[in-house]
Amino acid sequence: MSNLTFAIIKPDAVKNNYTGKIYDHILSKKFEILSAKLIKMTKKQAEGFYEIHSDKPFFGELTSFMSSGKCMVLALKKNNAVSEWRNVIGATNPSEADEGTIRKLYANSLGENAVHGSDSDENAKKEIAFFFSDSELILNA
Ligand code: IDP
Ligand code: MG
Repeated sequence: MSNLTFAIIKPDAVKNNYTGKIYDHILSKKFEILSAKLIKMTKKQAEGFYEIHSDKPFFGELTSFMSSGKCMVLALKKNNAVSEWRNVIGATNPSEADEGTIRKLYANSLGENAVHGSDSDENAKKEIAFFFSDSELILNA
């Protein structure tokens, strides 16, 4: 079981000025931030990142949204990071997310749902490598 996961504060949350609140939430749940940066994805980058969903009907909408504005990408560390972070963010659809989860607190729709979280250790590794070089990950501080 890996202790790393990958998170994105999505363009809706950045636009709505929830970045600070979500940072606080991450730290209050005792995740260590190994790396973080503000980026704006190109449509091609978003298509590469979400390749796993390329056959879904919402792929165009999703990749347009994810390349529509700034987002914050983060590598997070905690024991059992993938499932711990999925618990903290809540269900994909904010209307089904538990009280107190990030999506319940800061998201308004299924498509624009404030945050991303990896769904497996394998994908967490791939997703971190998609956005961060080894030298950007502060592993021993
Ligand atoms: P997840 O982000 O909770 O892992 P996934 O099923 O992997 O959810 O979907 C990836 C992202 O695609 C979601 O976070 C959401 O932004 C978007 N998405 C998922 N289902 C739909 C949909 O039915 N309509 C529009 N966007 C969707
Ligand atoms: Mg997913």
